[in-house]
Amino acid sequence: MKKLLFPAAAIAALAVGGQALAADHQVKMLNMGADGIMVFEPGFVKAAPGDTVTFVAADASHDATAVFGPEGAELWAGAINEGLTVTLDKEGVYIYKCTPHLALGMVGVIQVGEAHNLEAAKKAAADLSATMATNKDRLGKYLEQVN
Ligand SMILES: [Cu+2]
Repeated sequence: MKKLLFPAAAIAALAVGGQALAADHQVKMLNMGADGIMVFEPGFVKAAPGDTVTFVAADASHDATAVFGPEGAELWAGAINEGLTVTLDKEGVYIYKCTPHLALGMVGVIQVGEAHNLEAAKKAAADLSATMATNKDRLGKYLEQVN
């Protein structure tokens, strides 16, 4: 049997006539992950404009709800125990939380394209982190990965 060894990316590019295909970035909502308890994994995602991010309800009792984004961006609100896919068209930095576990530092950062609103994001992160009981440094660590 003849096997076709062709890079998947090349096939995807051909399928849309040479245009870049939007990627989907999966983020798991977990009780325990590499960054500790009550955590999004990965907590930092870098995406291109038009990409999607899918929040996967891997463990129970979590949601993913945006609390900060670039001006004019549509912010999303997730539901407890439900996955969610959002399309991110507006460039900039987004911060989201798990509503029941915000106090435990269950937050995440998404960078879409250019991080033109990084300073505003840092300010929002500082305000948000001040309300947390644990993992107060998590948001700052994720924002350090913005580039
Ligand atoms: Cu949670």
